[in-house]
Amino acid sequence: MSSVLNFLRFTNLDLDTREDGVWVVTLNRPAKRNALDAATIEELVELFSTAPRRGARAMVLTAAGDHFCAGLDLIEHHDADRSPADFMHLCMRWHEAFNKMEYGGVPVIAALKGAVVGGGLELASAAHVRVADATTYFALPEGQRGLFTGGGATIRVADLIGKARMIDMMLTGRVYHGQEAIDVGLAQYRVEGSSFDKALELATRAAANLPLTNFAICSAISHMQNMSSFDAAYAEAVVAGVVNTQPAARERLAAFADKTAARVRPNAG
Ligand code: 1HE
Repeated sequence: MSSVLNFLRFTNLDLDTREDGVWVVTLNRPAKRNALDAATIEELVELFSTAPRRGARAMVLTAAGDHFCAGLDLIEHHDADRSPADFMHLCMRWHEAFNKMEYGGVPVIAALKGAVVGGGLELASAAHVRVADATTYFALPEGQRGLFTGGGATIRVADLIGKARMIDMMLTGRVYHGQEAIDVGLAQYRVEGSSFDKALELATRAAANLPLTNFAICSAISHMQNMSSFDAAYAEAVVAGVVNTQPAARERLAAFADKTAARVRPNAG
């Protein structure tokens, strides 16, 4: 870890910052299937609050063990016997973490495997790109556990797959996996090999974009989804005014003009 980041001390996350600006973040409670306890949520808040200001150009979010994330720490929740207000405040910390992630302006590529369930799916759905492997499966078991989503699924999962599919998942415990999970929109990529390798490849590619451009892609689009079309068009023009005239873009435009820049071809990517 580079010296500038030495102050970031995590217990439940592992952070590896690479020379090219790609930060690899690993959920690191494999014995608990990376269930999200309150402490892990605080670490995610700190991480996603800090990364945009500390030179992260792209991030891979991965997990130790066979499962990406088992969602809310049900044992902690059981033992804490929380009041409604306590749980509401906890959910607001989840929202703080996942909003920082989605709106922070740094691309986050989630490398999924095994269970991506409950709050684990809420976490994954705050990433900008999701890569599934052959073991990955998605579920919202809250309905069966006597619970409800509290980490943004009503917003992000419904956005990814539509309201009707989300309601079905919660009512019936339906599990999506394989190509069907891709087809309904739970992930954008499915690989036979390592989802981490693919996520790292995608993050490395994204990290080569100009940071201000990535900021717009990984912040403005989400904000604009929350606006009326009229206001979104205005905001888009303002963002494009700033991004499309950035001095750093001139070199790339010049390379296109003098025909040294790569052309868009059907077999790219
Ligand atoms: C946990 C959790 C957890 C595992 N909280 N400790 N989420 C769920 O309903 C998913 C619950 N978990 C499972 O269904 C399974 O554990 C898995 C499919 C993820 C993995 O199965 P498996 O057979 O590999 O592991 P396991 O034997 O079930 O669990 C291994 C250990 O992880 C065990 O602890 P141990 O100390 O007895 O060894 C489990 O207790 C622990 N563990 N999952 C706490 N979730 C903001 S609201 C969000 C709402 C929700 O997310 S609801 C939660 C939905």
